[in-house]
Amino acid sequence: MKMLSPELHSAPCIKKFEKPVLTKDDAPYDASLIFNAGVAKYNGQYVMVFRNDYGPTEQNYPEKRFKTSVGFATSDDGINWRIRETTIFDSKDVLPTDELIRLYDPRITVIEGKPYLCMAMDTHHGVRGCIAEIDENFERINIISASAPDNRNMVLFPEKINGKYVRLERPFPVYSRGGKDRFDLWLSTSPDLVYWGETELVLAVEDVPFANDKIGPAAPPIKTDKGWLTTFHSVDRDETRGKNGWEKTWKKRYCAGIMLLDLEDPTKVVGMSKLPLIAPETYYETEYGFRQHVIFPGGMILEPDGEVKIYYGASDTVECLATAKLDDLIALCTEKRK
Ligand code: BMA
Repeated sequence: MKMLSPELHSAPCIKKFEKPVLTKDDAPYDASLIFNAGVAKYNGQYVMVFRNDYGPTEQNYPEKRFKTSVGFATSDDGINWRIRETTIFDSKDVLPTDELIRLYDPRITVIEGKPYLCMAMDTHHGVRGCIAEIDENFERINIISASAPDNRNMVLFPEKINGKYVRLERPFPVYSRGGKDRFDLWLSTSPDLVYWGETELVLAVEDVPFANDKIGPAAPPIKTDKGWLTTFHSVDRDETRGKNGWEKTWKKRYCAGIMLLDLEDPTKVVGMSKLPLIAPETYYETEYGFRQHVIFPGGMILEPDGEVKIYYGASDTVECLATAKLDDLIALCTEKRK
């Protein structure tokens, strides 16, 4: 286990599966890094939409550039997954004249029985976040809205609040926050998923004791009687860190955090764990892959028995699963932990 300083640990209630639940070896097509997936229960099975960066190997990176596809997998138990042969999107199909370059980091939210994807979207004129409808077979997407540039990592809440759709998002205020990665977590509402407004700050980097760089949304929130149980990713940066994967230097560590947002007004944080929910610790999280020490959750499922499954990309290379009891996760947000 290659720990970074300061050492950060996952909450005691977190149980990690020893091995990833999805890797490049499971793909029936060209795949190098399968990670940052969205997961939901839909029509009696578990569905996963994931990111696949393919093309280069550690030996010919960065001379050879990645292409990105968005793939689809299903499962009966949320643990054993089958990848479908056809992808939802592949950047090899875009034309040089297209404005869109690639889609990635999908999250799935089912609202009133209908699945939606939120995805990051690289374009020739900036990084945007988009919301797409997807058909019930998860084959065709229809992008219904995209943010202005310098915003991404969106997640939709699973139901309307006070008659409006709600999303968490992460704009990049490069001028007003000192030209550094000081990116915070915001919330906007919409009457129709197309027009977004009433934008408010929810959580800032300074509010998270284990972040010194940036934070952003993770999995779509789960409704509980204590509030919206909401994960986020948090980044701490250390200029002295050297090689941590394929690149010459990788100075960032990504952890998952957890908080509760007010049921009626989710701009209000009603509780937050002062320590990470999930920190990089295992072999796949700290010693393997493209960018080590990256935990990036995109899916969270509450099972009928109170178990919560949390899916996260590890090291920008594989997709992992951890579980915890709902009551323990709520307690983390409301109690002090040493
Ligand atoms: C973020 C996103 C994620 C990625 C992370 C770590 O900015 O690009 O897709 O997992 O960096 O590389």
